[in-house]
Amino acid sequence: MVKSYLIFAIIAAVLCLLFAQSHAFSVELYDQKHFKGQSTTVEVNRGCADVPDEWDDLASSILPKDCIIIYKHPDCQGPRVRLEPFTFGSAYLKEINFEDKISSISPCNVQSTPAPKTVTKS
Ligand SMILES: [Ca+2]
Repeated sequence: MVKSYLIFAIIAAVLCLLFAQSHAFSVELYDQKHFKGQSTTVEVNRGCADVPDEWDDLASSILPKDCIIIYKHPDCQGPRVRLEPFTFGSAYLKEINFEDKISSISPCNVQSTPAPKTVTKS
């Protein structure tokens, strides 16, 4: 009996670790297709993250460790595409019309709404 409790505790601990990891994940960006060339890591566990300035509109492939949404504009604005790990298009963003366009990234559960259009009177 004691042994089965121990095994259960170990399984529970492993599941906790996996769960914690899935909520703190990063995204690898590459300046060439098929995950080649220069790369950088963007942490997206705190919600919307702008890519570094030197990587703005540059990535040609992207390797998310969890479901993410990529955006054409900073602050998670503009046209967006949802990407699961190893989704079609992530190895070559040109195939989903997103090559050299990513400006920000968010996890799938933190999708931001488009900013309301401001009407300026002349
Ligand atoms: Ca952009």
